[in-house]
Amino acid sequence: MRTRNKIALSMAVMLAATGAAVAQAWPAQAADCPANVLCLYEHTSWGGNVMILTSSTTNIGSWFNDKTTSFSNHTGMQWCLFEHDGYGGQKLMVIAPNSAAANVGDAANDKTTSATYHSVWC
Ligand SMILES: [Ca+2]
Repeated sequence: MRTRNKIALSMAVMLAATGAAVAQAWPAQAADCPANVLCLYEHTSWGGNVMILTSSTTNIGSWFNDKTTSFSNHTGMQWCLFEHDGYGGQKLMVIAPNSAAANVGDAANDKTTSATYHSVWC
């Protein structure tokens, strides 16, 4: 736990310094996401329904389509969120390994339909 907090904190500091993304040290709600998965949440601050992804997904399904507003990435992998199925449309967001955001921002809000994960930049 202590090590993870340290990693999350340095990640948040690094991202804040570069302005690359919005990330926070693990708040309690974000930490509820199980290990080794990406959790996508329906509402801000990790609220509402949760979609759990363990690998690249060509279509996250109609029940969660265009709903993602916050996320918690408990994997050591980078994820990319896309607007349409089959990784089509806009690349909405690049999610850093072991990061979380309470709000994906207006440009990406309620648009995600597919997601890929990578060991290198996507
Ligand atoms: Ca939403």
